[in-house]
Formats: sequence, structure tokens, C-alpha cells
Amino acid sequence: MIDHDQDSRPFLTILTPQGRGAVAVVRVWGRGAVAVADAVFRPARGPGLARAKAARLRLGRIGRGLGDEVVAVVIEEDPPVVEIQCHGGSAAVGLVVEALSEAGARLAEPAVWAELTGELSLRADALLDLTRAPTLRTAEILLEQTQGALDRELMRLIEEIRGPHHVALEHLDRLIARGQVGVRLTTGWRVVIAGRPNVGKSRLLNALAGYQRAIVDPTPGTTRDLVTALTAFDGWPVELVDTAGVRETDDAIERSGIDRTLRQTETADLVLKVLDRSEPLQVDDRTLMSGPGPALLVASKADLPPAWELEAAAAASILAVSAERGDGLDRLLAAVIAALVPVTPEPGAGVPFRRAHLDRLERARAALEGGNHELAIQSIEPMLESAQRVQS
Ligand SMILES: Nc1nc2c(ncn2[C@@H]2O[C@H](COP(=O)(O)OP(=O)(O)OP(=O)(O)O)[C@@H](O)[C@H]2O)c(=O)[nH]1
Ligand SMILES: [Mg+2]
Repeated sequence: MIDHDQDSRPFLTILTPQGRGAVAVVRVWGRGAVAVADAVFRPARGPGLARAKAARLRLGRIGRGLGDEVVAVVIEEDPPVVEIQCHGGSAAVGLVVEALSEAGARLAEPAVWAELTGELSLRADALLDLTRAPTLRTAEILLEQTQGALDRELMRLIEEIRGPHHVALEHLDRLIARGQVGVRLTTGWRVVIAGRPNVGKSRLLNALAGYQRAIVDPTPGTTRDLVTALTAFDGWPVELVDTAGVRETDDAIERSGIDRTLRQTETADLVLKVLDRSEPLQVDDRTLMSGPGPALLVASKADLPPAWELEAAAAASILAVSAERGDGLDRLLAAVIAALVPVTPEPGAGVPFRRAHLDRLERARAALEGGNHELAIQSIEPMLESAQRVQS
């Protein structure tokens, strides 16, 4: 634990995850933060940081030699907080951190920041989550929440609850829909690929992940355990899970793999049910198709002569793909994204990003529907009260 009183140097905290993303965010905060940032920041033009207006973005350089090109902004003057956005590579972050450290700042983990400042606000929580954002897209949404997007939207919502009923309800619904995406920003989604042995599951995983993660082989029963690949679809973090083909078997190892498959398909955010189009449909395919849960039907091996017509699979839409040639993969990706992220938060939108926020908003919605405006406001306000403490 760092004792704030014994040592009066300001802190520096790297907010973005290491080694990922095009941009890294470094925050300098605490007594003397503006002076330290000012000492290392070489503005492209105009006065130094200490004389710049608060909240004004400044372009310049930080670091030895040419240094890294950065955007710096004094977010708050009291207590002082300066944000520096530099390039995301570890070399660029290293230059910035080195310069700031030499000028007198000391490195602190994001959790220390929340602990020392005693901040329990939406913004502080968003900062903590931002350090765990797996992709640039999820980081951008959380960055907007650190800058108060959700605070502002909740304040507007409270005003609306005091006004005409229907406006507030619609607004709440929009927020709750965004929250379904928001609670996945750090964890991502899990997509399970399931189907009979040899239908092409592993090859599909490799094609979707963009590299040869799973073993592909003409022998049915090749994949016996779960194989996972972390990837991102259109900037949304997705864990792909390849599974053992489901069939009747006497092999104990294969059987236990199959049991795992069945458990995975029950808890997945989405199951890609793969049917081999080059072979007649079998009983196991029909069983898979009729299984519960959110799923997309995929007809694999579209480059081979078809053994059945697409209508034979189901009334529901089915996507034909060839992992071999790449046909249909774009459409499949678009369908997966549409299923996982039905609502894309617009830039600058307030996004509830924790389960607790969603719970509160859902309670507010129920209260509002029951005509209890006061209770609705009481459900929302605790999220904001702590935020206002920070601003004051
Ligand atoms: N022509 C063609 N062959 C494919 C395609 N996808 C997979 N295959 C072949 O089908 C066979 C099985 O592929 P896998 O991806 O290992 O199938 P699997 O469903 O993972 O099989 P198990 O792990 O045994 O359950 C291999 O010989 C692949 O090369 C495709 O799109 N076109
Ligand atoms: Mg396999």
C-alpha cells in the first residue's frame, strides 16, 4: 500500500491493457501532477500543459529523443488529473512512463487509484474495467464512460422520469439494451461450435480464428477435448470453443469429451450447429438442430457436391459455408455479431457496464411501470450520488 502522506509525488497509472490496442492511456494524478506532466510534454504548438485550458486536448511529444507523439489533456485541476494518450506498443508506453518517472511521478496500479481517492463512482469503476478491456472497441466504450457518458445519461433519465412517463420508459429500455452489451465489455462472449464428428468444426474454428488452432483430420473423433481460441469479431471479443463431435461411442475418453460438449452448448452465448452438406443428414444432426438455446445453423463443406437441399435442414435460416474456400464466412460472421450484439452503442452513449447497473435499471423500469416514479428515481440515484461526490 502506498502512503500518500509520506510521499508527495504524484502517481502515474497505465489504464489500458498491456500489449493490446493501437492507443494506450496513461493518467498522472495527485498533488503536482500537472507540473510533472508539463515538465515532460513538448507541445506541437502553443503554451505548455500548465498554462493550457482544462479539458483542452493538446498534441505534442513525450520521451527521450524524438519521443512518442501523444495527446495530453488536463482533465481536472483540483484534484489534478492529466490524461496522456500515446501509441499502444510497449516501446511507446515505456518512453512516456520513463519520462514521467524521471520527472518525479511514481507508478501505481489502477486499483490503488480507486482506493486512494476513495472513489466509488461510475467513472472510477469504468477506469478499472478499462484496464481489462480486451479490444480497442471495448476500450473506447469504457473510455467514454470514464469521461462521464453514463453519468450524464442517468441525470437526463432522472429528469425524464419527473416528466412524461413514456419518454423515460423508452429511454430506460434503450439503456438496458445497451447494458446487455456493456456487461460483456471485459469478458466478451463465448461461441461454441458443435456437430457430429467430421462435419468440419475444427476447420471452421481455424477459419474464423484466422489461424490453425485446432487439429483438422479426416478421422472422425479427432477433437476429444475442448479447444478454445480468443479472437475478436468486428472489435467484439469472442472466445471460440471447438468441441468433440457428438455421437454414440464406447471410447471412454471420447465419451467424456462429448459430455463436455453437451455442457458447453447449454451455457454458450451462441452455438454454431454445424451440419455437413456433403453427406446425408443423420439422426444426430436432427437431435442437434432441435436442441435448445441461441444457435445458428451452418451447412459446412459448401465447396463439395451437396447431399441435401438447404430447406431440408429446417425452416429457420441456415448459412452455407466452405471453411476450405472461405465462401460464406463473411455472412456467418455478420450473423454471429448480429446475434451477440443486437444493439451497437452509438459513439458517446451512456453504457451500463456492470451487472449491478443493469439490476438497478431493471428495478427502476419495474417501478416506473407500476407508476412509482419516486422509487424509480431512488433505484437510479445511488449510482450518481457517488459520481457527484467526485465532481465536487
Ligand atoms: N472440402 C471440404 N472439406 C472440409 C471442409 N471443412 C472440413 N473439411 C474436411 O473434413 C474433415 C474433418 O474436418 P474437421 O474440421 O477435423 O472436423 P471436426 O468436425 O472437427 O471432426 P471431429 O473433431 O472428429 O469431431 C477433414 O478432412 C477436413 O479437411 C470444407 O469446408 N470443405
Ligand atoms: Mg475437430
